[in-house]
Amino acid sequence: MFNNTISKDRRREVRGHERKTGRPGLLRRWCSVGLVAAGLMAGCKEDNPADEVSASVALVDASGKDVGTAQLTENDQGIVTLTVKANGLPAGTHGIHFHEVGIADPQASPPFSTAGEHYNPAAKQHGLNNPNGVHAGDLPNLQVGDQGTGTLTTTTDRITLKAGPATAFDANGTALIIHANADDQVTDPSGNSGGRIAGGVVKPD
Ligand SMILES: [Cu+2]
Ligand SMILES: [Zn+2]
Repeated sequence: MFNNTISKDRRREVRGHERKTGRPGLLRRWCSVGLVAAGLMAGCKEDNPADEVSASVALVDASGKDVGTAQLTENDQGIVTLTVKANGLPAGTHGIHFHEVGIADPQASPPFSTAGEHYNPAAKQHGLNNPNGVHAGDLPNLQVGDQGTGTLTTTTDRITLKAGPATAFDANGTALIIHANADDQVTDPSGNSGGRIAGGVVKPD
């Protein structure tokens, strides 16, 4: 995409600059920023391996059965990419959130109630479409197909894996919880998303 916005002459100039100075030129630096932000060009990723932090979640359902995983990667701009790969879940649209306590006990009553409410260090209301929102832990819905599998890939800057006021790794940790119903993204405090059908603890890699 950058090729369209930078003329051939400019690129030649940049290459010339790199030859003369031995330092990466503007184009190459833009490449790094664009890559990490958009997660697009895998080739540039190795530019900043030390700046990336990652975490993962092993998801189980209320019977304790493995129902998938989630991966989190934070880039050097503070953007966290979340990829959820779920299986063995009821077909349909399911609310999914980071919750405030890193204890995801399927045998709790009700299941996963140990995870507490949505992670909300900024004391906002619930929902991506709530004018008084949004919880740090709020996320778009997870779609599960007829085979019981579903994938969600999204980004957020409301939660971090590094230290800070919205870190997933605060004193009591954080859990990822999947709900029975769709999150309406506006009703406080949980989007009418119903009971908790799966969950897991966010653990640093
Ligand atoms: Cu939730
Ligand atoms: Zn919420």
